[in-house]
Amino acid sequence: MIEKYKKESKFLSLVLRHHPEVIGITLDAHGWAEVNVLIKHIKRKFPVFSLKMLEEIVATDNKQRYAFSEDNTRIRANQGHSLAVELELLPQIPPDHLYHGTASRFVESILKSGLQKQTRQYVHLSTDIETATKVGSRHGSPIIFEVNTKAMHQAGFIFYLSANGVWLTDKVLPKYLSVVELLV
Ligand code: HQG
Repeated sequence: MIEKYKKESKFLSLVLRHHPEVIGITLDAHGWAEVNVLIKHIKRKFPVFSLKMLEEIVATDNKQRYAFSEDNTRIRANQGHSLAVELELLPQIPPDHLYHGTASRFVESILKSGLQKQTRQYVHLSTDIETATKVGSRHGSPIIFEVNTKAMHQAGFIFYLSANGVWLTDKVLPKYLSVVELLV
């Protein structure tokens, strides 16, 4: 994301994924907000906020976190919600392995009870170790789990792929997890 809009983009995440009520708006069942309404309400907190700024944030966000509807009248977050929104994603066959980055202090608990979605709608999985390492680093000293998604798929677990390339699933049992030994 463009550094100068970092604050605004983080706020957009808060509104579109977790708490639209902080600016007094609601999302529809599929997570969409009306662009005009959103801008009007964000302007109360960030008076310089504009459609141009919103378009720039959506276009340049480093994780492609947001998407406009086809007619550009609505906007939503592509993933990461804690709100119960229906993103209408279709089940997908995952690659044989995916990765989950977390903090070392969570490892014991994860090996005991598996990966849980915690406050979000899904457990988030990355296609590569590099991305998973960035995700894990947000929480502390990173540790990477390899997920045997092939075995999970064969066992009937469902996977979705968000519009911005994040793999989503309901939970990952400990038997499908192994710690990746990182070469440093
Ligand atoms: C951990 C960011 C203890 C889990 C990222 C994680 C991602 C457990 C934390 C997206 C556990 C939840 C999501 C268990 C899971 N015991 N800890 N049994 N099961 N955990 O932020 O995956 O930048 O909700 O390992 O890039 O870190 O916001 O999930 O550490 O795609 O767009 O509980 O958020 O994207 O943390 O991140 P989170 P996450 P954005």
